[in-house]
Amino acid sequence: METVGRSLTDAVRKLLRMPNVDEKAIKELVKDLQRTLLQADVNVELVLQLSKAVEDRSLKEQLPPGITRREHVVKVLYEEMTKFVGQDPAKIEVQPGLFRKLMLGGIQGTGKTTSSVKLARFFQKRGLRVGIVGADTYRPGALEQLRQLAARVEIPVYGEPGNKKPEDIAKHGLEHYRKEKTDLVIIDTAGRHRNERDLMDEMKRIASNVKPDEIVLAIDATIGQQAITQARAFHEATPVGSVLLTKMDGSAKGGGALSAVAATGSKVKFIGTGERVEDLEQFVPTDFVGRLLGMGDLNALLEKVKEAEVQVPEAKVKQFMEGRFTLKDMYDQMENLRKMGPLR
Ligand SMILES: Nc1nc2c(ncn2[C@@H]2O[C@H](COP(=O)(O)OP(=O)(O)OP(=O)(O)O)[C@@H](O)[C@H]2O)c(=O)[nH]1
Ligand SMILES: [Mg+2]
Repeated sequence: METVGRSLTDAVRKLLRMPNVDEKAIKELVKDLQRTLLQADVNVELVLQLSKAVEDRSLKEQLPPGITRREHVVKVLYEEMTKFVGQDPAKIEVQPGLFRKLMLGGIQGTGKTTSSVKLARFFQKRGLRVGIVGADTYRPGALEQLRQLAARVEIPVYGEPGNKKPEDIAKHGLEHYRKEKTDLVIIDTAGRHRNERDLMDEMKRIASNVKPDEIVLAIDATIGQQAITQARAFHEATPVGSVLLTKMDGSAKGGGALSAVAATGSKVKFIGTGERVEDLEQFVPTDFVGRLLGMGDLNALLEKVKEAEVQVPEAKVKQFMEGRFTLKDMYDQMENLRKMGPLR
């Protein structure tokens, strides 16, 4: 993702440096955008949709007062990119005192076990009592792997080495943690099955037994736009609440995975950014895109646009036309005028 970020930042800087932001400049920005996204394995259709939206809006939309074409283009790019990687930052609702259950699913090797510990650590740091259930009965040593990872951050793991029924282990684990007054239980499941059908069936079975508040699907970002197939398959089998994209570090294809998942309407809530337990980030599309576009100063710009877009209510306009103007109206006018920058 670093490379993507660098080229996008460069493209924006180039635009900002151009003496005149005209149609040609906008087309050039769009071309840079396309090149970068295609390199990040973003689906061609999606790239075309995005670049068309950026181009059309940049060229056709009326500029809010006090905003230059240049600023407007950056704002459009930011907005469209944000939509592209997913809308609102939907947080996982957890609270001390609420007994919440998250279940992790996903195919073999995507990073479920690592991610369960990362998630547990994430919420532990936010003051919750967290416990993990190891419900992988397939992979030899799965429970041991989980215990070792979790021990480093002192998170308890519930497991039953001899038991071959994951749904039973999960149920017992929940009973155990309920007694312990745990706030959040994370269930790690297996990914190693003979085929996809078996995996989906097992997910369904565990889910119907433990009734998780949210099923978190772990998808490996290094598969790029193919993530769409996995997201769809799981969606059809169980109601997936959110996606955790793992291995976003060092994957040139992260953009492809991210946009593909967003296109299915699934919400990415977390991204894995390394092998360590601490390498997990909450995914907030607006922040993420801001960073990709290299916009430390983007916030200042967006703020300015927002303020300039303050609309005068229609009733006020009518009053004006009828010649009614109070002291309060004058005050509001002065305030609004100030928002547009120095009077000079
Ligand atoms: N670089 C990187 N590696 C990761 C990340 N998440 C997981 N891994 C690595 O991916 C490998 C597989 O991770 P696991 O957590 O065992 O995956 P799993 O889905 O539980 O695997 P199965 O239980 O066999 O299905 C391990 O070597 C992890 O260290 C990540 O965000 N970044
Ligand atoms: Mg595992």
